[in-house]
Amino acid sequence: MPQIPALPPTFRWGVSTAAYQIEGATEEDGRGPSVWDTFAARPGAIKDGHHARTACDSYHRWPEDIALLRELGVDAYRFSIAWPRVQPTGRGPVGERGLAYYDRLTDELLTHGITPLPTLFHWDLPQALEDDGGWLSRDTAFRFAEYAARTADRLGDRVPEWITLNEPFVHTVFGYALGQHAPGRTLLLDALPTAHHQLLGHALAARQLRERGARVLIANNCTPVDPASGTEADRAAAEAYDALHNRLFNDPPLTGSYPDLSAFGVAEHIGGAVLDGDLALIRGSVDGLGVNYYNPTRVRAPADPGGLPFDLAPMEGVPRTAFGWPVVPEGLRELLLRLGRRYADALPPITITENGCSYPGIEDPERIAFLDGHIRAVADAVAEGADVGGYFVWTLVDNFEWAEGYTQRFGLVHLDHTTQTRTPRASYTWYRDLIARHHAARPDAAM
Ligand code: PNW
Repeated sequence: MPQIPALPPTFRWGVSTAAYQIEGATEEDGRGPSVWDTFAARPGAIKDGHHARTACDSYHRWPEDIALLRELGVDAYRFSIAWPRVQPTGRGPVGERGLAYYDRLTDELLTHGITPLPTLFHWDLPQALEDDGGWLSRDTAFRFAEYAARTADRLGDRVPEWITLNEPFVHTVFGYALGQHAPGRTLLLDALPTAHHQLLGHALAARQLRERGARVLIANNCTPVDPASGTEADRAAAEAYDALHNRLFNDPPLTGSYPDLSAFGVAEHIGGAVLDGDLALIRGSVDGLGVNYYNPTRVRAPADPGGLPFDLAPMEGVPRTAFGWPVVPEGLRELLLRLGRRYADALPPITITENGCSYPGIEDPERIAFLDGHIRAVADAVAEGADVGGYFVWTLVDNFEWAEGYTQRFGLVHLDHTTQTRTPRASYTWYRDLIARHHAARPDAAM
């Protein structure tokens, strides 16, 4: 039995999911198409031609998912709301039946003492908005704030805290720069205005949510970046990558400025996207920082001096998940301590909004070791002064892993994609027991 890491009694344990990855029912109850429906229909876009029209069928099987959450004993559940269910074309009247789904889900969670933590945008933009430019268009930021306001009007009396955006870095880079995710644009550095428009949308939405009395988080995927060697060229490359991956999305809300992207040949106003007053609006727009952590990053000077100012270098001598991602729990401790040093008093409390790994087996000692190592890394960082209030495992049930389709399995619960049978893995039982021990050690716990 692993001992309980020394985390504060108020520490929140949870799991995270995302609408498009689990719900299915993409044409039900008036849902409009999203960029992911369009992208997944492109030949070759998704591994093995998989699609998410059924996914985990959570749109119908949500009571089963909630039963799994109850048995797991989580304090909170992070799920996402599909914008195209709330507004099928991304603007105008609310789709009543779509919102009713999240209304029921929220009520059922609260009935069982589980705090709902909804994410408003986990990459499923209504296709109609993409047709008008998507996040390249400044107007999308205003549409997002309107969607946030309408959703909070309906659920806000029961939702204390919202996450606006999930991983704008991944959405910008994979979705708009490299074309590996929806909407499949290959704009390279011309994708950068989408980063600013997402942050602007976040800030406009945050204003709406705060006016309704809620706290606001953004979930950024962060990685500690290190140079592959001590050479000046490798150091400069690491600094450039750090600015793009971490600082581009953390600096504006925490400090009110963009990092220096001149190594990329990008001027401070990001291609003219940043208008007067935007940064003042974005500054201070979070009450907490959501951190999604998967692995650290090694960077070296570019082999091709005419391209990007960095090359990604492989991590040597570390275990890998079934997805091939390096397993480096200490990277999470390092990341949390670095965030504290970089932002000091400007850093709000952190929630680990995602951490997890892909392994196929129902017996999954590797996932147990992964989670144990990372939770210990959080506890170590907390012991060294980091302010971390919660930890959410990615994810509850194996699901539609974006361009990988169903080939990667991140669930604490195994899914049979043919029968939709959910089978808890060994790691589910392990996490359940860890949460139970932590709860039992709370000062107010019943004997
Ligand atoms: C996150 N990367 O995506 C997402 O928030 C989840 O929806 C996803 O299922 C999970 O992590 C596992 O992939 C990421 O390449 C996608 O650095 C790509 C990267 C990181 C996170």
